[in-house]
Amino acid sequence: MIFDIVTLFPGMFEGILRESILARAIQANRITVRFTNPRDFTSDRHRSVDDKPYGGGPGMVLLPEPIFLAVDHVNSFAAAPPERTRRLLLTPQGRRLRQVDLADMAAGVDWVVLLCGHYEGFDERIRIGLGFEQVSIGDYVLTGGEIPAMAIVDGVTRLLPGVLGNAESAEHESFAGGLLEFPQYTRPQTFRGMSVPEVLLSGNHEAIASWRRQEALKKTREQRADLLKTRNNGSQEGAAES
Ligand code: 6GU
Repeated sequence: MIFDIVTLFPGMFEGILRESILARAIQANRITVRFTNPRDFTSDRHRSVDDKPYGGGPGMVLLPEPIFLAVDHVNSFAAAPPERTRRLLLTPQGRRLRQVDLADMAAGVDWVVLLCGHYEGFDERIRIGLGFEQVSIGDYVLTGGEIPAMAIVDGVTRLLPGVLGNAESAEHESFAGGLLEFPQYTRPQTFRGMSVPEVLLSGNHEAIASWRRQEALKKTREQRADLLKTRNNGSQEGAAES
């Protein structure tokens, strides 16, 4: 999987790509992450990437020219055929992504282009002229698309075959079956007065599976009742990892 990220702040990604699962996925060539900086596609002396809004008002607006040139550059890589490519514009005005969208990318796509908006906004012609899918990661506003881009790279990469240690761990996790994960415990058996539920020590695998299904449902009802209404039927009820 190739991720091409168009951003004015490639340095923001350094830490997350150097640690843990993503670092390993890069090392193992399961993913390639590349950066294109619109500032490298400016032509004025100050390398401007933004300007004042027409009509007045506070803040600055991203210029279309450096963004279009940066995207032209990325498009010239032609890293995958169109049906195996997704081009996403990260904006709080986009359609909110869900786990199933990440799963679709992990399974059906080889090339993801992520265009990060920043500052107070971007010229509307970036939205209408590039033909990118507009996506958001939630109903709150961040300073730019960089953290959302990181979230997508992370969430898609962990679903790629061979990236997580245990092949099961992405199948039984929160949201996979429309439920939150069941509770997990490790040692010690009693910690600060809180004990591990007896059933988990019983060795009875059927009883454990049944308890986990019940607890996943209970947790979902308590924390995310909205998920129960829209839940996919036909998918399993098991859930793991939060
Ligand atoms: Cl994609 N961008 C920004 N700036 N804020 C967000 C977002 C995206 N998704 C949620 N909040």
